[in-house]
Amino acid sequence: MLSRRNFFQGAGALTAAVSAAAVSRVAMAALPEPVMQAKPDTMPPLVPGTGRPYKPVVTLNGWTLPWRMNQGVKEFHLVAEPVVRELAPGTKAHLWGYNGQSPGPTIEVVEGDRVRIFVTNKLPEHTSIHWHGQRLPNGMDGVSGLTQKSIQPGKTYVYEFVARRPGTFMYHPHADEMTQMAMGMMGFWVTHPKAKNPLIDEVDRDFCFLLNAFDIDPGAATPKIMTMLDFNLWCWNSRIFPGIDTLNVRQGDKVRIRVGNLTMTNHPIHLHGHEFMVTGTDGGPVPRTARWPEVTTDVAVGQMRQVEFLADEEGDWAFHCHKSHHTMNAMGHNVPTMIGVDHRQVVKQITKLVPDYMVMGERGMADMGEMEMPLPDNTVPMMTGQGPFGGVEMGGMFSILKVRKHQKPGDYSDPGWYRHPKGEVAFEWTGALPEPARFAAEGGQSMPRQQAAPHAEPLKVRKPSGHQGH
Ligand SMILES: [Cu+2]
Repeated sequence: MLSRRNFFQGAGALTAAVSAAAVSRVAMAALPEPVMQAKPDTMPPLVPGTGRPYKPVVTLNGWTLPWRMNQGVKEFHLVAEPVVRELAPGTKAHLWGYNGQSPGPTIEVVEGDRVRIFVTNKLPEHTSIHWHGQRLPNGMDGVSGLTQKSIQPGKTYVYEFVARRPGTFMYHPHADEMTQMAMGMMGFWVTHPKAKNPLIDEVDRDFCFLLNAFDIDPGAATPKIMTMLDFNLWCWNSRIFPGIDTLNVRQGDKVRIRVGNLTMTNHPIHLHGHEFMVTGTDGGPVPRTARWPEVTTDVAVGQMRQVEFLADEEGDWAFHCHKSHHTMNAMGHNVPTMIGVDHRQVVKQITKLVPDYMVMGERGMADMGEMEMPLPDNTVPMMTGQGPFGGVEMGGMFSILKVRKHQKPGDYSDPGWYRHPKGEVAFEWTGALPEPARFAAEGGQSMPRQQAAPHAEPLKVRKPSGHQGH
């Protein structure tokens, strides 16, 4: 674990003051030095060195913003700025974010804390920050035009309020939202309970991440901001599988995962091998009598969900959005369905003219995971990730919960692939295959049609290209 002091030392190389051109030195003298972090790794939990103690969260492929105590007030400094974010190894995106990253750093405070947040705007346009879900004075709510003047480029604004209720929150601009959120501006906020709360259990591991999405053409690096529904990169904290870190826990740990959705569609988040309880939303903890077990929880647009479970089954458990198009990366779209079409004769003809011609998907799309098709620079394959048994054929919103007997308490490092006990892996049947037994009478319960079909032609199903509205 990392103390705040160590964090500052460790982050020294990454720390950069805001340029004097943007903020005057006189103003800077009173501001806490902004801490920057550009690495996409999951940083260890930031154990509080000052203020009330709490058990910190771990932000998937992210970090927690250190603060300064100033006469009892927790002071943070967020810098809104253009950033370069590695979405996955080999793919970088030009986004907007905070303090070197998209999403911005997680802010962790304790119920009852007075919090002062300095926000410096280094974007080419005005911005503001809305503190989603918080109880606060109306003028601190961050809606530009409605509750405050927007923060012009080069200016610094101050927000100050008491974190009144414990829970899971997020922050994002409330100024030119469509552009700024499509560019990656958002962050997580956790308010820890100040004392034992009957509705908030203590857990051994507490993970959090935001769901976000981008539309970046293959080979390009900047999101298309006008896209409303047809995004092609589905991210957790601006990372796509296989770039999303695994959630590594010890067998028997009580685990909490907090998820917020700032995309334009809902995401049914699904965990294998365990049942969880939905213990909280952005509105607060769920009363115990109202909780029910799930293996998939839908996180709608603008919502947050907090789930908890006992990680008692050892193994590598898939953890992903259950919309199958959200576990694919760019280039998975606008491909006609080719299953069942035998192209071999046509391909022979075409390859005489175009030697590199390739057919996509005549036996399903799984070939896409392993194919050696030349991709434009800065583009990850559509389905990828190599597991111990071969290609995982996933992208986007996918990760793995790794439950291990020997994972040490507080150790978040990747334990490698699970070594399955002998006889506990699905295996190939090599005996004879019997003829299938069929029902003697099949169907017959449907109502007769009123009019006979003009021709008894088989139905031709063709998926529309350019599917819309996930
Ligand atoms: Cu999804």
